[in-house]
Amino acid sequence: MEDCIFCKIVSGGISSQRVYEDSQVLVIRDINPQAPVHLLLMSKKHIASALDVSEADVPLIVRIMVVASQLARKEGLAERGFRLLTNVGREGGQSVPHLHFHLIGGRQMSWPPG
Ligand code: DGP
Repeated sequence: MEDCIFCKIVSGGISSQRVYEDSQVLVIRDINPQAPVHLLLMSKKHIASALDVSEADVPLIVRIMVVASQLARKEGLAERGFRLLTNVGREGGQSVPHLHFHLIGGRQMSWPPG
C-alpha cells in the first residue's frame, strides 16, 4: 500500500534493522523499544489489523507464531517469559495500520496494561 510505513519497510524504501525474513514475514527491531528486546513481526502482505485477518491468512498467522517462538528462544526470552501482542485500532493503541505483533521482553511486565 502506497502510504503505509510498514509496506515501505517491507519493500526496503525505509531502512530498518532486520532480524528475520521469509516469503511471508518480516521481523525488525522497534524504533522506540519499550524493553531490552522489542521486535515487530509483520506480515509482508498489507493487512490493516487483526480485524482484517481472514481464513486465507491462517498459514501466515501460524507462521508468525512459529517465528515468534523461534526468535524468543534466540533472544534468550524463553525461560524468562515475554509478551506477544497486537494492538488494534484507536483504543487498542495501534499507531501503524499494518498487521504486526510486538514481541517484548527482557524486563518484568505488569498487568493490566496501560
Ligand atoms: P503500534 O502502535 O502497535 O501500531 O506499533 C507500531 C510500532 O512501530 C511502534 O512501537 C513504533 C514502531 N515504528 C513506527 N515507525 C517505525 C519505523 O519507521 N521503524 C521501526 N523500526 N519501527 C517503527
